[in-house]
Amino acid sequence: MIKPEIMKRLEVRTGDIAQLAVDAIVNAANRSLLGGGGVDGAIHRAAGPELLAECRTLGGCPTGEARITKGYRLPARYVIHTVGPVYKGSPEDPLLLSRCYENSLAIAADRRFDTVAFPAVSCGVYGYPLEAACRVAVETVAGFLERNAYPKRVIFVLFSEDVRRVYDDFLKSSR
Ligand code: AR6
Repeated sequence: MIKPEIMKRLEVRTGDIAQLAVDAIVNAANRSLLGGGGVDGAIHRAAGPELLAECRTLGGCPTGEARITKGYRLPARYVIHTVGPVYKGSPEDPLLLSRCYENSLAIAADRRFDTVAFPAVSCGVYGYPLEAACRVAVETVAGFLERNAYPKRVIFVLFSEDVRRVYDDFLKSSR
């Protein structure tokens, strides 16, 4: 169950996360942090080559951790890059996925960001089953928001109505 005051700080939307004007959008990156397909490709395309140049200075990122860069040509001020697990069906998967959300939110809290947007990390190329990933995402974010005043709001930005419905249904069942 998620408390009503925490629910108020959560939002679900459909769309392209690269077009969102918020303090930070989260990127579902890979360990190189040097770009790729999916949401990573969309963010790099919209941000311009300066984003890749800054990413090159970071020296990669282990699975479950997160790194921050500027947003460059994006409407978002910052990008928090996190590396989700490649789904294997092992007990480690939810722990690593939860750490992605937790570590991304810790950066946002540290910087007193008001609004952070997440895509469905690991749910594309990395093959994480959507319902299971949604549960980890929502429960981890809700737990973090209970313990922290920042970020004030978290937006889950889903690429299709089908995926959005999974989030909407899970949130409804958590009331
Ligand atoms: N806005 C919001 N969501 C999106 C967008 C977008 N513009 N584009 C795709 N999605 P994926 P992963 C959704 O594959 O599974 C990359 O090559 C997509 O429909 O982007 O964590 C990286 O470099 C799916 O629901 O990320 C890594 O190598 C979700 O975002 C690898 O893919 C995540 O799909 C990471 O794989």
